[in-house]
Amino acid sequence: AHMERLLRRSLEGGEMSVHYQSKFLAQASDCLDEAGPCCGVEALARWHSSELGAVPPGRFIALAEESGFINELGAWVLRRACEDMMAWRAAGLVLDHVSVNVSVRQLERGDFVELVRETLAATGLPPPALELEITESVIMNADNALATLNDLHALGVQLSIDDFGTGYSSLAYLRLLPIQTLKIDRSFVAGIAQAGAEAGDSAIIEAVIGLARSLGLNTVAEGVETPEQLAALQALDCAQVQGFLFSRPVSAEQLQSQLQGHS
Ligand code: G
Ligand code: G
Ligand code: NA
Ligand code: MN
Repeated sequence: AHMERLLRRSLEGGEMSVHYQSKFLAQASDCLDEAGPCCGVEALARWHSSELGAVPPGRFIALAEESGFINELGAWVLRRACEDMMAWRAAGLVLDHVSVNVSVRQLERGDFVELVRETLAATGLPPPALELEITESVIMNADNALATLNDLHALGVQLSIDDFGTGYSSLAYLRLLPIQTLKIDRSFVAGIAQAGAEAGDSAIIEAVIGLARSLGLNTVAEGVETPEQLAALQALDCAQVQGFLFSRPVSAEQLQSQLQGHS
């Protein structure tokens, strides 16, 4: 309860920030952790509490979801991500999109589509430059998920399914969703190309990539940590990669200098 009170004051106290983790073109990346061109960045909330220090996102996001604060926090992250993207574009950086994670409490709110529309209008960001990452289990469990995704798609934003492979969505349902990208869950990536690797994980990744190709979807493998995993993903023809091998989540300023250094 104490932590929840601190969390609720984190925004006005300036304790919350947004970090960004890049996604790269897999085929143009080198096994020696030389990343290829950056395709887009994912916004990730960070909380540095004056009283508790740095609180891991797994902790405060869960608390925000339980307490309902996720709506306020999510709106703030969305706004900040759109503003930062506008600033990078003004600085001449070439970046396809910024992705923002959306939780079930947000997606179920009747005014979520309106919030996205208003945030785009207020910041001037073109809709295709925003991607919303929605986990597979959220899509399967949220009330009215399909109708909301259709409204978001009509707005022109990009949609991706996060943590794909963990949520048992049926192929028939997947075909109905107005999405552009599948993000392969990092638990499968962790299981490939190493001592004691699970043959099953590689088979799952191959199946997901094949499925994505036949549905005309883009693929991103998350949690890529080793050159061997990258090589395996390249061999399976995965389109994009994201992970600590290439880049950890960094501040908006650090991201800008990273991108300027590489272009
Ligand atoms: O950022 P990682 O560093 O540890 O994040 C942990 C978890 O918190 C991940 O599941 C990530 O998707 C989630 N997360 C981080 N930032 C946000 C956010 O702004 N909104 C939502 N809904 N989840 C977030
Ligand atoms: O749930 P979501 O897929 O949004 O999770 C994003 C989380 O994954 C963030 O916490 C981020 O810090 C973490 N992450 C990003 N790259 C890697 C990686 O290479 N390895 C691991 N273990 N975690 C990663
Ligand atoms: Na995500
Ligand atoms: Mn994920």
